[in-house]
Amino acid sequence: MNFRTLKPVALVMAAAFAAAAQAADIKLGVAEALSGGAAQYGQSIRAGFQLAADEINAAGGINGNKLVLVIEDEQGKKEEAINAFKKLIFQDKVLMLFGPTLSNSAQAADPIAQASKVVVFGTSNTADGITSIGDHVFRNSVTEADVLPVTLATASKKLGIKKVAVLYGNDDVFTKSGYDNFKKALDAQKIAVTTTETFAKGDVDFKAQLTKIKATNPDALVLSALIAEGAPIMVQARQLGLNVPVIGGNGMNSVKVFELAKGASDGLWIGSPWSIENQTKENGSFIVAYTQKYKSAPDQFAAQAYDAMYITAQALKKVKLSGDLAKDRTALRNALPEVKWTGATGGFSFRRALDKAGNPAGYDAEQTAIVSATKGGRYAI
Ligand code: 1QQ
Repeated sequence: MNFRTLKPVALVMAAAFAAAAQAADIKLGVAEALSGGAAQYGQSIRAGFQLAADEINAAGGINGNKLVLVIEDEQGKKEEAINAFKKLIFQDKVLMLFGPTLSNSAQAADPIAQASKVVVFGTSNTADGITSIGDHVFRNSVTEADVLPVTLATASKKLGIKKVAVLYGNDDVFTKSGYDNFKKALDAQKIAVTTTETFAKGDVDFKAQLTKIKATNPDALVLSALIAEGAPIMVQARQLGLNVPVIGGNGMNSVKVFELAKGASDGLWIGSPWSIENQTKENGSFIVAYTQKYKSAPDQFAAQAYDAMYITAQALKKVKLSGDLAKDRTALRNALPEVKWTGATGGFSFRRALDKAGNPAGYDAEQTAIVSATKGGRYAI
């Protein structure tokens, strides 16, 4: 063996290792409901993430590093969200987490990310109290507390609503929080409530509640539901001759309502920062790219996931990744709150949320809502 050749070989190898280390993959965990009743949302969310990550990678990645999504199906269940978070944090060693789909699951799983000092970024969690879990909890989904007063005020003004009936799911963090916020807004806007009825997840027959509601002769139905129950509620309301407008929250803002409720989907009012009709340059290019890739139109859930990936990319570009996972997770945590972004959902920045004792905790979305109503199989402004 010629020992004199060893040194150059070692040098070449060291250089190769250095190059490989420079172009490391950035692993991001995605835990969303890809099966079960909440898959209506989770599938759109995954598609939005994937589209944005592909675009970012095609444009050179993050300072030359590729984004790699590690995707888990949390099935819209608390226990599965906890399992998915643990796997992604401890086994896959992702830099951060996106998800879970439902606030109900976020309330259970986000404390694991918080305790592990890993950023968890929700793109569809709108219930009260999620970002009060801690300073590693972020979301770009606008809360029910911010949106529902606007939806209600807009609908009641346009339709001349004086009294409403309320129907909500009382066993889910999001539908319960939607109810609390509707109630607050109804009181503040001095709109009378004729009756308040409830249902539970998995219910399929809502005729008893709807019959009672119809008898009180409301001007509108205020509905806090996820789409799996919300769509059949709209169908059964119309079947019973309850043809009043329906005012809903984030759960009813899914294009799936047209597939599930068909002709009974007209007259549904919702608020969101995103609309397919919002003609900005950023939204236009998002809609074109999404439609080309998936051969179907995007919805709000896809748009928010798409923007969240770009928001995260802006923070990642500022972070000098060291390869020390704990350090890199903290560096990302500290860079994220500063990001300002204009995306498919419009201008975006984070707003500090408080915990129950009034101390600074996680970060909410600072965005304005647009109110839409459904007609003929689409949401129109
Ligand atoms: C929440 C929601 C749902 C509609 C998410 C899909 O807003 O659970 O917070």
